[in-house]
Amino acid sequence: MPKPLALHFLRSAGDAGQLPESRCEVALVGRSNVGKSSLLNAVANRKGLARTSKAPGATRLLNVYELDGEPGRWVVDLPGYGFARAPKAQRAGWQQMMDGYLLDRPTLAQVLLLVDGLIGPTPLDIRTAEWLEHHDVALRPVATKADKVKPSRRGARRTELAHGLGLAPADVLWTSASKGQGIPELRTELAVTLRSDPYARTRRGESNKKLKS
Ligand SMILES: Nc1nc2c(ncn2[C@@H]2O[C@H](COP(=O)(O)OP(=O)(O)OP(=O)(O)O)[C@@H](O)[C@H]2O)c(=O)[nH]1
Ligand SMILES: [Mg+2]
Repeated sequence: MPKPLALHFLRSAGDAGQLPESRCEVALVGRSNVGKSSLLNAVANRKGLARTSKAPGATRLLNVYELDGEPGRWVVDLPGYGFARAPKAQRAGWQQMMDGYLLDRPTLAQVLLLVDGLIGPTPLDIRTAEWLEHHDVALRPVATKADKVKPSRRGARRTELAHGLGLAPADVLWTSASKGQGIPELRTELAVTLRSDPYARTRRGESNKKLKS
């Protein structure tokens, strides 16, 4: 069983421009209430690390969590999209904050795109996946709340959800923050990704240029 990722809260920001340079970042992206902050807590095995809530809109800023003893290696928890009850201007502001973040970080190695295992992908999830692909952001599809899907429906849901994203079932990592499914695999993947060096890679290749266009 892989060890929990040793993460501590580093800082929040209302705008990507306020963040210092990092060495490597992985961001959590998805609908409000999909379980981004809960998944971060499960990966770190610390319930109160990121604030979670039954009501959508718990995370309102870019929240940076750093690997203990490894400065600049970050998991970034983002506010969710599709939070219908927020005022329109506020929603537009959040969208701008997220788009700005996703396009402005040359050290962004990967986005975990979280889709609700019971109800997703929604049209907004699909649009987000397309937008990330268009901007050449490396995407890791993750289904959340696997425990909420009835055992008899699990096979069919796996296929439906993956096909909805234009993927094969094996491409999606199924997780449950409350029951622990998929958490060991996610810890192992994140431990590797966070220790990679995307800055060196983008400087050599073309992807940094594409990210900025
Ligand atoms: N059953 C079940 N509930 C979950 C799971 N993960 C999260 N939840 C619940 O879903 C709700 C939302 O979780 P959050 O982690 O706050 O969601 P979020 O994506 O961070 O939401 P925003 O910050 O609003 O964008 C909470 O009530 C969680 O307890 C899971 O794996 N299983
Ligand atoms: Mg959150």
